[in-house]
Amino acid sequence: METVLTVAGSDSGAGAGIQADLKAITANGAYALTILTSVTAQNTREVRAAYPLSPDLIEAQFDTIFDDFAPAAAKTGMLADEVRVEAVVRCLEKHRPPNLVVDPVMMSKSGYPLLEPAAVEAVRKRLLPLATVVTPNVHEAAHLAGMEIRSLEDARESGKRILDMGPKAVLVKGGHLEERPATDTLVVEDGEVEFPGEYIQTRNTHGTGCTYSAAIATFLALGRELPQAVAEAKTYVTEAIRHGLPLGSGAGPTDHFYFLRGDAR
Ligand code: PXL
Repeated sequence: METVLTVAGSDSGAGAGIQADLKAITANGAYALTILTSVTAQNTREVRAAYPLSPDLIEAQFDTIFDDFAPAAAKTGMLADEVRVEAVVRCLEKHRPPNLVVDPVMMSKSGYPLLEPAAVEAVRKRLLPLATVVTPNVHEAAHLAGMEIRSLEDARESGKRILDMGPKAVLVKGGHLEERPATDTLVVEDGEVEFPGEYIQTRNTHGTGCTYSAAIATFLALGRELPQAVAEAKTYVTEAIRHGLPLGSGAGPTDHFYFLRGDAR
């Protein structure tokens, strides 16, 4: 079985972060390895606290995992601040997983900062050049590219600007766009590909970004080319959202194992 490494924060409500990644990787047929960067106290409504882990402990997790496993892909999620970004970059440079999905997580759905603003420059300069693909939503893409995004045309332009920062590809997710929401734009050196999607009206979307990027990493680990990995991951996250779970009184989690319910069981 292929292994996929996620480097991310813990969500105690288990809809996003490392818990979403663990479920998405498992559901799509790989074995998940998990490196924690920060522990959050969180439910479906709010993030109440976050406690970042020491860079030494992050490095020890990397060294211990890579002494015994050879992950076919890795992804990064919540990195908290510049100290953690630098630590993760050093570890990725040392261990060089063959595919790297960078989800440039900046803010929780409820508005809690998951990356200090001062760390954005380290993400741009140090982390993005290591990425096989970066998966910003429109807010993150606007911030990274330094422009407003109102249309698919803007999304494409922001993807080109982020591509100039060194990743091999940029997937600008359209979930927050008014123009054809859920149309994602993949920008690579040779041009752009649009992935039209179905926009599902639901409250239960907690952890969709984490789930999507973890599924992309999984399909890369399973040997798909990038556009195919994105297409299959998009189908998966769309179904997980369609079957979202009305748990808690805020944004409920997606159902990572929707295919085990009902008649199938
Ligand atoms: O979806 C972004 C995200 C990433 N990582 C952690 C989170 C969240 C959103 O709440 O809690 C740990």
